[in-house]
Amino acid sequence: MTERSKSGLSRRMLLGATAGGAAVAGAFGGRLALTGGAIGAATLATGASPAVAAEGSFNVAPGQLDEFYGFWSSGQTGEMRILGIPSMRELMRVPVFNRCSATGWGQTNESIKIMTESMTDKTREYLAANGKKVHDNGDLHHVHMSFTEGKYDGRYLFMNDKANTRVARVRCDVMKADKILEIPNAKAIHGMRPQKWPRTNYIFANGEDEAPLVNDGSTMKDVSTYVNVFSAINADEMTVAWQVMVSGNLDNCDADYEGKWAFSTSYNSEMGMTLAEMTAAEMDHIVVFNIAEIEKAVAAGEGQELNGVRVLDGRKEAKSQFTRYIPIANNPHGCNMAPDKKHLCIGGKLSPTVTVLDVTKFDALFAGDVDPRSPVVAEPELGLGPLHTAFDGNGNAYTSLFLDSQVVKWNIEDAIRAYAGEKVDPIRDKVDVQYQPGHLKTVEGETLDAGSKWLVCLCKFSKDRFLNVGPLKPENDQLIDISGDKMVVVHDGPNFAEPHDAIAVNPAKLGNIRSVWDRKDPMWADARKQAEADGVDLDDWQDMVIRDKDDPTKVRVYISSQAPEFALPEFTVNEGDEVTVIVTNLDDIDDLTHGFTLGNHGVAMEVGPQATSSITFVAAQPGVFWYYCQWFCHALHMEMRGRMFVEPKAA
Ligand code: RUQ
Ligand code: CUA
Ligand code: CA
Repeated sequence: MTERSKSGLSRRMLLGATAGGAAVAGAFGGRLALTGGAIGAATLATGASPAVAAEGSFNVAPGQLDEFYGFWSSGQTGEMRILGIPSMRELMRVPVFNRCSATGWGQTNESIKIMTESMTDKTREYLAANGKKVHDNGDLHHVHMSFTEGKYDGRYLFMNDKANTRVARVRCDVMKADKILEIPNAKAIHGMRPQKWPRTNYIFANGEDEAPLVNDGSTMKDVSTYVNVFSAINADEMTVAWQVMVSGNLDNCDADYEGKWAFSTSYNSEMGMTLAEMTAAEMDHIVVFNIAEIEKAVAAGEGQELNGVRVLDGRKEAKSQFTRYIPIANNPHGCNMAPDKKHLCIGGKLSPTVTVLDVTKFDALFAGDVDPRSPVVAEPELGLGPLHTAFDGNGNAYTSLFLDSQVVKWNIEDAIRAYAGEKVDPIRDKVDVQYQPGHLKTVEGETLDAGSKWLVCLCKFSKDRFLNVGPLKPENDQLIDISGDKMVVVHDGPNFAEPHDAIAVNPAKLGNIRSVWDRKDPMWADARKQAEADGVDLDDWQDMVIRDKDDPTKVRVYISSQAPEFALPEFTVNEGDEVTVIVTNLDDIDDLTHGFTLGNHGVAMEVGPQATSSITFVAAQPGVFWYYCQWFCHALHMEMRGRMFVEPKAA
């Protein structure tokens, strides 16, 4: 039995009790033992006055556009979301790891190809055994944009799936996923960051869960056989470039501005399997990865090849040049590189501190026998439960305090001076947030273009902030004006399960977003190839029903669409046929999306302007079935429909 079930603690109480017990002064214990109702009261009791923002600063009038794009994760919903900042209006949902009823993601042939082509054989077999092609869920924690020389370049967005150990890429020109890669050997991809310098050649991805490297049941309970795996993904190819085994587990990660290092936090240096074991040690660590040394070893064929990936041993006992381990107070979490190119900030979580490391001192760690803590240049005590840190362009950092339900603004240089013994207080301001913040982000704050106008703070609990919608409440993404000396919360943004992280991007970086698809887009290259083989011109008005020459149970139905009409008002197939419907939207106007929904078949998809989409199903029931366009496209949109006749099998 675990500690938790023995004591009957709720999740929320447990968070408080653990922190109180582990590293934080007992005087805070009462406040930390947060029950559901106590959060609001405790926060209000701090007495920070709710200042009011300058009128109009965050209001975006009808018809006006937002200043910035926000790209949000959605946690266990598995999609990416686009919000406007500062209005916090939700602009779009982009399905990635999830199934989507509206767009047919996970059902169209184009999306199934993306979801399955980089899947491991093991997963393919597992899914087949369960009558499925793709996983139905994902847990998307972190969204980050590709970089060129330390700045967002508007090419791609990358995101992780902790639930099924995947990393996906979204094309910024059309805001659709084009690659979904399952990472072999690792388990539960959590922290994930693009390389910042010289460009995003790699995506670094942390495996959070420990397991035997060859996980085939031959060893299971012998924890000494468990490892954790750090992966570098080739961002252009979306293949795994290399992996490094580490000691302890891996939580969050980031990369530097010289292209030399990647670094990850570990909350389980203990390699514990229970909560008590995972919090037992005084210190955990961060791992520093030496990219040049790793690349050299990979080129020389060192390590082992496993499931098509070169795996190096970077564990402590291997004493390699691939890794260094820097002790950090128990159970650190956030890992954020400052835009000053020098300072890495590690959130203490169970310790009320943020540890600041000077990454220019990492060379010395690899060169010789120096104190592993020698890169630590500051460790300001900021408040309870520091998780993540964001940066403005003026040398200030903003750290979320989960247990205090606050954001603390502090100055990095002052923290360094205080650590060196000077009498300076690095803390500039604190503001109450509602409630329990996790990630927080300034505009382009993880890049060299860090801005200092807005801070988005993603709160894990909304509690009493909105009308009650039942036991499951939304989260609360808050907007904070950081342009003045005092931080001011200016907006509550309820959000459904469960955005972990967000980035804000200047629209100038996204000049390549299209309104209409390119007819030659690679997304439907397979459909185009098949059409050519079938003698169908996909770019022309077509209405063709083609029975496969080699396999007569396969039928392809090519339908053009132009508002408010499908080229085919009816088609006929036989009971038991495998039918592929290929719809091309020949409208080339902004915002003119058609769709194809087939009644009582669970078949539905989006077809954007100038796009082709296809979907395959078995016509298993004889009879008449209507199909219709499910995206409102015209005054006669309701009339945009047709019939599929399924001839019964001869008795
Ligand atoms: S983690 S609340 Cu999944 Cu980004 Cu820190
Ligand atoms: Cu086409 Cu609605
Ligand atoms: Ca620990």
